[in-house]
Amino acid sequence: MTTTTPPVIAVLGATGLVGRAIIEFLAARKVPVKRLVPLASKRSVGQTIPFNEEALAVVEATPEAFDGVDLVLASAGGAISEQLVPEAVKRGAVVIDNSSFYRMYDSVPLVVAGVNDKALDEHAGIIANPNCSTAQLMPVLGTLAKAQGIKRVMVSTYQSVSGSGKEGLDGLRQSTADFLKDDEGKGDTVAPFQRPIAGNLIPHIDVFCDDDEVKDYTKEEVKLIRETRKILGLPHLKIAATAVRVPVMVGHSESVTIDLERPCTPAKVAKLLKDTPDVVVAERREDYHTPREIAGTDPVYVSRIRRDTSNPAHGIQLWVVADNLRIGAALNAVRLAELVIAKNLCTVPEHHVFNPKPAPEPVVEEDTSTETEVEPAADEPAKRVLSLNADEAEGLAKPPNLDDEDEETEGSTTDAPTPVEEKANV
Ligand code: 2RA
Repeated sequence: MTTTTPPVIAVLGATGLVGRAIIEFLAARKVPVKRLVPLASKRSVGQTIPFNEEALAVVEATPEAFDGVDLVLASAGGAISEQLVPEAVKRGAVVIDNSSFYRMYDSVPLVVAGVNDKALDEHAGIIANPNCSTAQLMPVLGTLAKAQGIKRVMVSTYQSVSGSGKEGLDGLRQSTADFLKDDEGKGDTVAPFQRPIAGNLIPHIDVFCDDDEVKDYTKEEVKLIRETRKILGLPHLKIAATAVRVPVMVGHSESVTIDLERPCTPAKVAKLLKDTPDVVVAERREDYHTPREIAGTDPVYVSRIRRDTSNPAHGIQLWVVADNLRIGAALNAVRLAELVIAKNLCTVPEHHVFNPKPAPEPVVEEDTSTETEVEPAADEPAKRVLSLNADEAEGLAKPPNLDDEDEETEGSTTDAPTPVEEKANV
């Protein structure tokens, strides 16, 4: 693709919640597109997707469907990405992937637009979009890491049911109806949740981990820890996370305690964050944000900024809320596409290859020092590892299995579901 020609863009998972939102953002933000190709499973063929006054026919997502495509925005779940993303890259398309599958690969930049854009320059064909609970925290931590240094982060999340896609939204509706009918106020457990979600909180998102290093964490918590380190370029950042599902439709909230390297005041933190693009800071303490109020908007909202009284010189506490369907999924994917186009990076490097082995990421670090060592800048690009191995070659040869298609996310719009969207996310 040349700088003057707009790219041919394919959206993989186009009938899913996030896929539809991606297409809406591409139109609303007037991203230059020569041709848009909505790709989905065979059973969605026959549907049309509105785009710029047109009704585009859904095309079956086969390897050949990527012929002639310059840029792919993929949101069809990890299993589909594992199979089809290499097919797209092999055919010369750059892929922005919303699944968790490639996020921790050394040679795959994991990027939040406006936070570590420079990492895009190093892409080898695949760019990963982080998990929603990670994404909304990055503008905040990125700014504080650059200005003050960060020593340690403790975060508890309050994640809305839309993080589980359409099934999560339906599950909360069903559970609430049951809860209101049930005299004892208990109600039944409704999929995809592990306990009744109405009138409740569930400290369990995604699967429990058994590996020694992350034993008894949930995968959602591990994603938050590892992705944060990678995006900020702080591989040894001390970070602890607890992820909790709450009976909220849209909007993830996070209670965050940050130990800064250099002493700082709440007023200075507020000023730094006010000057951060995409971040809105509450003017008064009573103006804290709640997910219901901010759902459907793009910024990351920060309020309740205060001194951590247990660590008064260096400790800050704050409350971060954002629409998980936007910055956490479709909006960030489209902003990454805009950057890739603007930076003229819409070409797979000639010797593209990606290393399928994620770098080991220690979750628990011993505190061996008390000094204030400054970590690399947040926008320092991740180290690129170039290697092609048999696993990758084998992966390229595997046929796609779209029957297993699922949606990684963080869904989006209010569009009617298809069977694809009804599956739980990864
Ligand atoms: C959730 N962050 O909220 C997850 C989606 N990947 O469930």
